[in-house]
Amino acid sequence: MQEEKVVENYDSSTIQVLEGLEAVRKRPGMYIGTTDVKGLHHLVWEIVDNSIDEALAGYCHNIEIVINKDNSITVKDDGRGIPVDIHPKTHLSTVETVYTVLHAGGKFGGGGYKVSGGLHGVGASVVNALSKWVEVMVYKDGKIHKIRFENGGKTVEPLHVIGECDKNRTGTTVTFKPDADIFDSEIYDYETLKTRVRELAFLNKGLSINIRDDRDLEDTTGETFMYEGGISEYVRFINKEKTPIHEDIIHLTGEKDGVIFEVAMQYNTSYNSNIYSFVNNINTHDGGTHEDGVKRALTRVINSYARKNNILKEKDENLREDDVKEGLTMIISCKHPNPQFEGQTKGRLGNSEVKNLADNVFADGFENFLLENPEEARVIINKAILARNARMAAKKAREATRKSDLATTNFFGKLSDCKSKDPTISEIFIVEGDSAGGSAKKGRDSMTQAILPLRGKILNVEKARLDRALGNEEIKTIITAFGTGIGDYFDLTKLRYDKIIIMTDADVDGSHIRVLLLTLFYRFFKPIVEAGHVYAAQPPLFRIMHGKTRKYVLDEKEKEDYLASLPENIRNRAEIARMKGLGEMDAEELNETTMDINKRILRKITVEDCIAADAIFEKLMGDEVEPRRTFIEENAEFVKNLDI
Ligand code: 1YM
Repeated sequence: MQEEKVVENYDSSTIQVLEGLEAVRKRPGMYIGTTDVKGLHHLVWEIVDNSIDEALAGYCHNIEIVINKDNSITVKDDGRGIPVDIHPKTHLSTVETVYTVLHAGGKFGGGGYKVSGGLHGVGASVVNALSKWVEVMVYKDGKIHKIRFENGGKTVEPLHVIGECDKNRTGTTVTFKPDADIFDSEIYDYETLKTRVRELAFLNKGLSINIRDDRDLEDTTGETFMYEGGISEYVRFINKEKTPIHEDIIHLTGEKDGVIFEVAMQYNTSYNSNIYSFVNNINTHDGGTHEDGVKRALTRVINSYARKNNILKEKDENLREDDVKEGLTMIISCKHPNPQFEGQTKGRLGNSEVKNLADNVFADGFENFLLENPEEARVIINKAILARNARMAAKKAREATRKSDLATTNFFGKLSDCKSKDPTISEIFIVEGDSAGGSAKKGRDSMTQAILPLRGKILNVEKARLDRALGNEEIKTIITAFGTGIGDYFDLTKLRYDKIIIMTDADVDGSHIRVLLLTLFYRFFKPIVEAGHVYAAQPPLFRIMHGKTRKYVLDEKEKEDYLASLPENIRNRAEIARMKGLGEMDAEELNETTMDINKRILRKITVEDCIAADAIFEKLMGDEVEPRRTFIEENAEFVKNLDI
């Protein structure tokens, strides 16, 4: 990635020599990352960021975003309005300067500091460079000012007054139409914009953001997001489907040398943590000093409180970060005038001074919370202790699993391994039930294909910690078969198979098992999924026979398509059979339809599939049986396609 120019250092002479907008059009990727749909949406945030900065400066309270019929975007705010006076250095109006001089958006107007900013933080001129046309209206001093640019930022209507407005009305309205020559797609996605708008509203408390899709005639009001509680409400939103273990959301804030630090948290009964951190409204997905400071303080304060109150005894080991994070939902938000983003994807905050600020603010506030709420303190600490116990039990179980190897007779009874010991050509089919396992075993290529029949449904790991998971026979078998170990001992290079193929029926039960296996892999064997080793087999639903031809098709649609492709006389004589479950197929059929490398259809499972599925896991795997059953019944098709 190209070094960003240091905004503070430019002066009148450098402004003029800064690259023109033409440079942006030549290499758009350098300025907005990509020119796919992501880049297209990025333009919106560049404009919205200016409104958010105005909100952070205390002057803007309402933002409106509209997707217009022609897929142009309008962003409107009620801030002071971009200055319309002549800029002393460029001799253009300030608004024209902001829209035509690269990097001019920064600290231009002086006073106050800019804290928001997209991934690349390049501003309005880049949007102008990459647009077919842009119109800016400024409401200020009782007048409506307008300027228009076309074809990559050329001024076609210089700033002029087009009318009067109430003298108390101020604000900026910008409409732009992305240039179709630059972007792969011109179509905006409402849900994508809405999700980020909601996040921005959570991160900037009290700010109201309305979003509306005018491509849809029915919709005239759109949706408004405004959260007086800010990130506290974000935590409540995330915990909505979960069960909190204490009522109040803990919300702490602090400031030092212009750096604002804020954290909100609440524990729930789950075993996972959801910790999201932001700097200047940007998600720091790789954490950084703000996150490190909080985690350090969280672990320290819990241990010290637990010891002082004799919940942890002298002989007990300290609780670790992993223990105190269990079931934690937390949002960390830092506003920094000069953030240093680090790492490959710039997703990590590097500013070292933030660590102590975060630590201090969190430690003081959280300690007070524990002191003032002894009941909550006990519940939180007990959960961490249970997590620690589970961690230690899991360690023992893992060591035991590590010792037990393929020589275990019990294990050999289950796995029909392949003859080859070469992991690059070996595959393992995880099959539902003994009978399917039987035909699979007969129908396989025993040189390279191993069969592992699962007897019952495997344990739902969404609802179990590692220690219980490791006590489950089916899971133990899977771990041993894979050869990789688990947890601290996981080693991807020891994986004994190139492909792990989940082979289940195309019915609700089969779907359920597949979802359970996906949960297991996602939670405990993520690197295997990441490395692309996990697949789902696709058993066919119909067999179509005509003459000597036997054709298997996956679903109703494929069946219709195939029949339509046949000459009428053949079509009329074709025999169509609905396929039985895997367990009822004979070995030959199973081989031909689902296992033969040259004929079968596999779908690769990706981590993105798993992440998307994760939300569904929660619904599917929740504590209550009834909603779960209804969900599976109502979404059989969807659940079936979970492995997308
Ligand atoms: C829909 C987009 O751009 N709003 C906006 C931008 C600015 C101001 C107010 C503003 C900033 C300042 C002073 C300041 C900008 N001004 C500049 C610059 N909405 C949108 N609202 N007065 C007004 O920062 O001091 C850049 S953006 F540089 F001209 F000051």
